[in-house]
Amino acid sequence: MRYGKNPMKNELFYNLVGRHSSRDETFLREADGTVWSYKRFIQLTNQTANALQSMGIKPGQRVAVQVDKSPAALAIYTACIQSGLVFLPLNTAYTASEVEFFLEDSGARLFICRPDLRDQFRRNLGGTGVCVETLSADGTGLFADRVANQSLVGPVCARNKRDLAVILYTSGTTGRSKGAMLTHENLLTNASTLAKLWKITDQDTLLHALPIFHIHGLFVAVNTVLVAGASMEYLPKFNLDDVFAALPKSTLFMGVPTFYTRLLQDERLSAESTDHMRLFVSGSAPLLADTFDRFQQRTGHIILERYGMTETNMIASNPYDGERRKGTVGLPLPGVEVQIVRDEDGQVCAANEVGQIHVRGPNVCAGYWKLEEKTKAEFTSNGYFRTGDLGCLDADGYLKLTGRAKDLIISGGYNIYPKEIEAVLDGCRGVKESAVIGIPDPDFGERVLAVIVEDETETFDEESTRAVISSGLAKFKHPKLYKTVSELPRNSMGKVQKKDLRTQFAQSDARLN
Ligand code: MCA
Ligand code: AMP
Repeated sequence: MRYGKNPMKNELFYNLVGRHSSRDETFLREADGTVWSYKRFIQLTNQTANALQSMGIKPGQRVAVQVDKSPAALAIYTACIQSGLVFLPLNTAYTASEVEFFLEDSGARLFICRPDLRDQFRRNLGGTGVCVETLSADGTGLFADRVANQSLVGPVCARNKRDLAVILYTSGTTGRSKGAMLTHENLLTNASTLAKLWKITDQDTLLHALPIFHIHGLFVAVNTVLVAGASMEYLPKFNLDDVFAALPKSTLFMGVPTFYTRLLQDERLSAESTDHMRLFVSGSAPLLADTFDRFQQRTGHIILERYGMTETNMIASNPYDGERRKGTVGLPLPGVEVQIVRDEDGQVCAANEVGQIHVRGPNVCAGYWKLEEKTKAEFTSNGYFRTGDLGCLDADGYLKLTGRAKDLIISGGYNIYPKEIEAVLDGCRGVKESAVIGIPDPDFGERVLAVIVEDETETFDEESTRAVISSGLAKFKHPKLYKTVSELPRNSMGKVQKKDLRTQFAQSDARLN
């Protein structure tokens, strides 16, 4: 193994973890009050790295993880960085069939799952060479047993900035998930930039209520805390009682817009209950102007909205000190170039002119895992990544998102690609064809609605269709409503006009299921 003696040979590890190794200060506090000092957490990271090494997992190999949020789960991430392994976090809502695709596509060597799913995965993965271990929310399990026996110190694997740190799967507009390859440089530059921009210091405490299997909870939140040597109130998930209990102990909060609309519905939200806070950040989905205004009126805090995506980490942010401009995602981050490009002729747009948003910088991923052609198609000849988002830059350089060229629904901060659901629906009995759209939802921002054209020979049956969807797709992707139509609206080229469907069904019943 290429383990380096000099910790600076793995800059990401050193900056996130290594340099804190003798600090007794708090790294995180769990909802039950258990405190983890930096020193203790880093010992756990070393033990985890040693356990991974003892299993024969080599630098560059993939470690896939689908477990509940816990300090031990976080230590698998930091241990992978330490050991030069590629961390592959998976949404806990993914079904077994979704997970199996990711394991196979990535060629993962190790899969750590929740204990109750072990037997099922062992059966399904038998013969594939993937080793299945377990970890539960309370930090126990087969993998935890291996970790417990290890030394509290461990070697650091030398890595350079272009080495892979993480693969994050993102569903695509084609319905086929792609693994975005994030490098050590992507993670370190983005975390350092954000921590500086948002003035995060070792005096800060982040109220962490996000899941840790996406960019937002893991990189925007945890990495900035680690880079700054700050601490966290570490909640298992977003829950209003826990959030209000942790607010007086915190200075920072990061959330998707649904977190803010839920906070606003609670009478405990006030200037007093947030007077200890320094900064509220929102991202992953559009923050409505009404949410921005009401939050300011109720608390006196101006939410700072920022913008990013899985392939690019963070791209733009409203300023900490300057004007946080409502309805915009702020200015491109230092070191990140944003161009707005006209569709027709590929020319750069003038101020306030809407076009395709392209991004270039050390934040942009190295491409898609094993998809060279797809990678080529997503980058321009001069190295810009095509985000698939539409927007404009105003005269002051603030970026405004105006729409999406890609067919995407964002529900409660989770991205849902209609094509993936349509592919399943089209295979269901009684379905001739389908179109999946997002309609406004007061809680999740958007809600999934399936429009079905019935087959001439068979009747569409909602119940059996729901059963098929449930067996294959994560719950947050399930259509909350089904509507039947005689035909889908199409343009002269035969393309389904989802805009028309969204208008037609915008007012659909808000009650779920
Ligand atoms: C849960 N459900 C959902 C969602 N979450 N359905 C649609 N969209 C969702 N986001 C389902 C549940 O399974 C449940 O189904 C029902 O909806 C209601 O559940 P509820 O208890 O209200 O939900 P919850 O458990 O409170 O979760 C809502 C949540 C959660 C707290 C908003 O979705 C969440 O933590 N979202 C954050 C996502 C996130 O971190 N995104 C960042 C992606 P049933 O009742 O049938 O059982 S990273 C990213 O986008 C980039 C790069 C960026 O810029 O940050
Ligand atoms: P993903 O990479 O799958 O997590 O999703 C990234 C997408 O989320 C972006 O391409 C945008 O469409 C959307 N997004 C992220 N942040 C924001 C934001 N602040 N406002 C509006 N959309 C956002």
